[in-house]
Amino acid sequence: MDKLELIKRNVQEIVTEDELKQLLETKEHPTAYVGYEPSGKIHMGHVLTVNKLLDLQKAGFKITVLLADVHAYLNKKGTLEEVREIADYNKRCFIALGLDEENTRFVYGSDYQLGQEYILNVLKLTRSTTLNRATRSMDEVGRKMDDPAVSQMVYPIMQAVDIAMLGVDVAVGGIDQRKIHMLGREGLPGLGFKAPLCIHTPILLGLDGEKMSSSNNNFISVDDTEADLTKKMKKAFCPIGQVEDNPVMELFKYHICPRYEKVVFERPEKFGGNLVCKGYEELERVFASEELHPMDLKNGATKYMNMILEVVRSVI
Ligand code: TYR
Repeated sequence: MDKLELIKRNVQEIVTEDELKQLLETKEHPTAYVGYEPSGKIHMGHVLTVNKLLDLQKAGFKITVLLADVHAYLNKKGTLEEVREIADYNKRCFIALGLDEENTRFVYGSDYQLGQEYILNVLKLTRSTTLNRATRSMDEVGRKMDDPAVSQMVYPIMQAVDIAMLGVDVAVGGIDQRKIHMLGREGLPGLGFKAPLCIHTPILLGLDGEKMSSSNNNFISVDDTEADLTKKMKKAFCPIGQVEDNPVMELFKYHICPRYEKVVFERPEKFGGNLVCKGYEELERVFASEELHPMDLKNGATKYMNMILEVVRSVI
């Protein structure tokens, strides 16, 4: 797979692809980052952006991971001390997922976001950003946005300034980060910085086919035990023959197939014997034609997800 293909795999949007091509042509080691609000549960949605960082690393990028403790604080996720502690746990998870410390720069927001230069840039960007725009950019990121706090207006401005101050060429994130990234693309040149490229990954469905939410616990976390995983997969939404909006198929598309050349579904002889798929496209055809039963698909997903998480569990 060539570099561009690897970077584009399983991505929802690149802003813009032309700029990316140009970057690859002019820089041997471009830089990219993802920022994460510290979270008690690192789930397969987080892992999707980690996968993309690993792809970028393979393509020669230098990677920064921002442990955005101040952002989590501004978004009312806990005290600064609490979120900082969770950030340490998250860092261990990311390392376990393959972002080894030798090749990845880990930065805590609180380590640089309180400095003079940073703050001055934030203040400058507040002047050229309307309240309306700041609010809208938080639609899919902010907590309780029906009654936003001023801190949640500072949040997207800081995120944009992060891109400049971390000195990265590319900002990576879920598509829910899109409006904040666009604010950065438009606002940063006015402060004398270049406009960043953006790579957006899709947002995965919860296992019940609804939006992921911690109150529903409808997702797989990297620290789930084998028993947790088996239980969650049994209940997963997985209609026969339905490829779209099927969370189990999504696990294959985004997590399993990129890691394994072929997947093997073990079935008793009387149900057709073992079935082998080489790659996601083949699996999609087989499942759509109803040759593979949802039960067998789920058992397969459980087996492979367990293999993926085993490695992580053993280190965190
Ligand atoms: N907005 C991101 C989230 O929703 C967190 C983040 C914070 C990302 C600061 C980047 C950044 O620079 O989790």
